[in-house]
Amino acid sequence: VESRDSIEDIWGPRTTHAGVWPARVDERTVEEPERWVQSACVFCSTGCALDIGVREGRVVGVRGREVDRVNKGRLGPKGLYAWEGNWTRDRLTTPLIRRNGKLEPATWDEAMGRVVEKTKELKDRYGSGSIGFYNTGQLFLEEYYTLSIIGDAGIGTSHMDGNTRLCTATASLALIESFGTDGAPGTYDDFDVTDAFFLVGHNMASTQTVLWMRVLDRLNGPNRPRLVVVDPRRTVPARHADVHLAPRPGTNLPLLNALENLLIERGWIDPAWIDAHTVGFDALANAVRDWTPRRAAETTGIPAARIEQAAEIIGTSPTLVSTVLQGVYQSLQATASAVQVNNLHLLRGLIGKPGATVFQMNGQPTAQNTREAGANGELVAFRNWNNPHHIKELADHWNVEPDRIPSWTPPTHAMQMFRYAEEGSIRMLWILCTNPAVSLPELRRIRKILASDDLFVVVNDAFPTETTELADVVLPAATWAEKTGTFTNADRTVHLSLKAVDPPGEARSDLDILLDFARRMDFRDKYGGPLVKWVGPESAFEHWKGCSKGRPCDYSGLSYEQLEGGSGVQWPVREDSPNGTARLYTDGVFNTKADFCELYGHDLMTGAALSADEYRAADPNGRAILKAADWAPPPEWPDDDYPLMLTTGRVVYHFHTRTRTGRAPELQGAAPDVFVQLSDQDAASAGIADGDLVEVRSRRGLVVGPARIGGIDPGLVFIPFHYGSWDPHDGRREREDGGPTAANELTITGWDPVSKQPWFKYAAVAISRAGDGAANGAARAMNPDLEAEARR
Ligand SMILES: Nc1nc2c(c(=O)[nH]1)N[C@H]1C(S)=C(S)[C@@H](COP(=O)(O)OP(=O)(O)OC[C@H]3O[C@@H](n4cnc5c(=O)[nH]c(N)nc54)[C@H](O)[C@@H]3O)O[C@H]1N2
Ligand SMILES: Nc1nc2c(c(=O)[nH]1)N[C@H]1C(S)=C(S)[C@@H](COP(=O)(O)OP(=O)(O)OC[C@H]3O[C@@H](n4cnc5c(=O)[nH]c(N)nc54)[C@H](O)[C@@H]3O)O[C@H]1N2
Ligand code: SF4
Ligand SMILES: [Mo]
Repeated sequence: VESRDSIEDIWGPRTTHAGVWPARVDERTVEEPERWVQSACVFCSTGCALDIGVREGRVVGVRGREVDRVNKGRLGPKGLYAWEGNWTRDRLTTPLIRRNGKLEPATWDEAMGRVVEKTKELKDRYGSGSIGFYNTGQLFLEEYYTLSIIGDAGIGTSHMDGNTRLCTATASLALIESFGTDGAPGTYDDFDVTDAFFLVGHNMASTQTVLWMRVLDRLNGPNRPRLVVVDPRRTVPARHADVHLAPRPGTNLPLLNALENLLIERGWIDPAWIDAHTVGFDALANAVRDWTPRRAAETTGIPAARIEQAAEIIGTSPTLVSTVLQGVYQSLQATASAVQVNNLHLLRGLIGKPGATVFQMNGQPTAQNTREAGANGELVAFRNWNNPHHIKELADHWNVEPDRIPSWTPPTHAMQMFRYAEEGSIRMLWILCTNPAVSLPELRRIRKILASDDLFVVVNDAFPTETTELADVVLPAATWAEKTGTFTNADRTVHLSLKAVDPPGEARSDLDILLDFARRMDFRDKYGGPLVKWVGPESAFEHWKGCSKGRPCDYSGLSYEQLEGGSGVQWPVREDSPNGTARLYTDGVFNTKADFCELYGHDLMTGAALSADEYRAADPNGRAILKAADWAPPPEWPDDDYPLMLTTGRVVYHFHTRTRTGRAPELQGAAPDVFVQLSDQDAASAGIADGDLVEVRSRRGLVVGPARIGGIDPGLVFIPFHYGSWDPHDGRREREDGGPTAANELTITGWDPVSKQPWFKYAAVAISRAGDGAANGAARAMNPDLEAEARR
C-alpha cells in the first residue's frame, strides 16, 4: 500500500485550514503488516510520529500517526522510504577487532574485553583526560543519559561531545545567550496561526518536509501569512517567498543588524515590553545604528530596497514565526547572528504568544536529548558546569562526591577533541552513531587522525562506514525499531519509540553496550553500590525524571505509559502539568536568573566567557538579554587562486552520510550522485556545460562531480555533503571516474568563537572542467528538490 508517491510529489496534496491543521495519513507498506508498533521518525528533528508495520519479525512498512500533534499522520520521503535501507545484507552483525591491520570478527566478550582493558590501561597511565567520547544527535534519551554518567562520574573525563557540535551547538548557545537556558520557546501550533514566517538559512522544504507541508497549507489557505526567506540559493522556500534575501555566504550578521536598525528607527518595536522584559536595549541600538540598508547592501549584496521590504514585514506583522538553521549555524558569526533573530522577536515582544516565536531549529531527530542529557559538552539537564550548586545537585542525584564530576575546565568541544587526538593527548576515542570520516571538515586531516596508531578508536555503528574502516574495535549496534527509548523533537515533543523487531545477528543497542561497559568497569557510587543503577530503557527514563526535576527540561510528570497510545507530549511535564507545556515564557519571565541559568554567557564577537561574578553583578534576573555584535571580516576571502565561494548542504532524498538513505532503493535512485551547483556565468566562463564533470579545489582538497547549472548566484558553488567515498548502494569505494565526492574534502578547520560550531558553509574554491558529461551515466536534474516541485 502506498497512500502517495512521495518521491515524485514530495509534499503531497494540500490540506488548507482556518486555524487547526487537519489530519492526513501517509502510509507505505511493502507487505500487509500483522501488527503496528508505535514509534517516530528518526530522519530529522521535525519528529513525525509513526507506527511501524511488522510481519514475521520484519519491518514491512510505516504509517503516520493521525493522533499525534506534530504531523497529524503526515510523512515525507525519508519517513516513508528510508527505513528500507536499515535491513540490508551488509548490516554489522558481530563485533570486529583489528588484528594485524585487518578488522576481524570477534565475540562480544573479546571486543568489550579489549575496550575495557584499554580504558583501564590509559586511565592508569595517563589519566581520565586521555579518553574521549564523540557521540551524536541520533540515539535515545536513555542512551545519552547513560553515556553522561559514564563519562562524567565513571571515567571522569571532560572530553565528551556530540556531533551536535556540527549541528545545533549554535541553536543551544543562541537560546542560552538570550533566554538563559536551552529549550524552544514555541510550539509547532504557532505555524497554524502566525501572520508571517521568517526562514533564515533554512531550506525547510527539503530538510523538514512535513513542517514545510504545514507552511504550504498556510500559504495556500485563507489568511495567507507572509514569507521572508534568507538563503543565497533559490531554494523551494525562496521561490514561495514574498521577499527572498540572497546574501553573500557569511553575511547574515550585517543583514540582521540592518533589519534591527530599521525596526528601531521606524518605531516598529514595543518599548514598554522591552523595558519590562529585557536588558541591553541601549547597547543593541547603538551597535546596529550604523547598519543602514545601504551599508548592509554593500556587504551582503542584497538590494537595499529588499532589506526594507523584509523589515516592514518583520516589523509590522502582528505575529511572527522565525526559524533559523544551518545557513546561520554553520556560517560565519553563527551565534552572533542567531541571537539577532531572537532580538527581532524581543524588540517586538513577539515571544511566548500564539503565532509568535523563534525556533532556533534542531536538525537531527534526537539532538535535543544529547543536549538535555549533557552528552554534548554541557552539564546534565541544562545545569551550569560553572555553578557549584548545580554540580552538587547532580552529584547528589548520582550518589557521588561533587569532585568526581569534571568541572575544572569547560567541557571539550568536538573540534578541540580531534585536535587533542592529533597532538596525542587523547589516546582513545569512542565514537557512537556518527560518521566523522565524512561529516567533519577537512577530511584528509580527520582520516589521518583516526588512522593513527597512537589513537585507539572504538566505533558503535549499524553499518560499515568510512569511519568503521579506520576503527580498532567496531561494535555492531541495534538501531531504530530494534530497541526502545524516547526522544524529543524541535518543539520539545517527547515520543516513545518501541522495539518492533529483533536486531540482526549479535547486534546490541547502544544502551546495552554502555550498560555492559559500566558493569565491566565496575563503576561504583560513594556508598559502594553500582554507579549506573538502571538496567534498561524504562528504568533509565525513571532515573532521568528525577535528574531533570526542577530544571527547564522537566520530565518528572511523564511516563512511558503516558506516551503510549496517544500523541507525544511537550516538556516540561510536571506532576501538576501532566499534559505538558505548549509555550515557554508566556509570562515574559525568562530563565536568566544567575542561580538558574545554564551558562553565564559570552561575548558574541570573541567568544570570551563571562565569569559568575560578572554575570551576578548585573543579574538579568528573569529578563531576556539583548546582545549585540558587529560584523567581523571572513577568515578566507575569494582571491585569484580560489575565486569562488563554496557552500554545502542537503538534498531532500538523502540523510547525511547516506548509510541508510543510500541503501534505500527509491531514495538512492532519486539522488544517486553528488553534483556541483554553479551559476550560468561561472559555468560559461570555465567552459562547463550541464552534466560535465567539474573539479572543485580548495586549499585543503578536491571534489569531482557533475555540474548542475542554475538556481544560484554567480560567485557561489554548492555541493551536497552526503556523498562519502563508500557508495552504500552498490558497495563501490570509488567513483568510476575516480574522483573524491565528499564536500568535506574542501571545508575549513575553523569554528564559531561562541558555539564552536564548524564553518561548513564557507570556503574559497576554484573550479575547472574535468571531463565530458556524457561519460557520466548518473547525470540527473540540477536540483532534485526543485525538479520535483516543477513536476507538480
Ligand atoms: N533531506 C534531509 N533532511 C535533513 C537532513 C538531511 O541530511 N537530509 N539532516 C537534518 C539535519 S541533522 C539538519 S542539521 C537539518 C539542516 O537543515 P538546513 O539547515 O535547512 O539544511 P542545509 O542544506 O544544511 O542548509 C540550509 C541552507 O543554508 C543556505 N546557506 C548557505 N550559506 C548561507 C549563509 O551564509 N547564509 C544563509 N542565510 N544561508 C546560507 C544553503 O543554501 C541551504 O539552502 O536538516 C535535517 N533534515
Ligand atoms: N560539509 C558539510 N558537512 C556537514 C554538514 C553540512 O551541512 N555540510 N552538516 C553537519 C550536520 S548538521 C550533521 S548533523 C552531521 C551529520 O553527520 P553524521 O552524524 O556523521 O552523519 P550520519 O550519516 O547521520 O551518521 C550517523 C551514523 O550512525 C549510524 N547509526 C544509525 N543508527 C544507529 C544506532 O542506533 N546506533 C549506532 N551506534 N549507530 C547508528 C549510521 O549508520 C551512521 O553511520 O554532518 C555535519 N557535516
Ligand atoms: S519531516 Fe523529518 S521526521 Fe517527518 S517524516 Fe520527514 S524526515 Fe521524518
Ligand atoms: Mo544536523
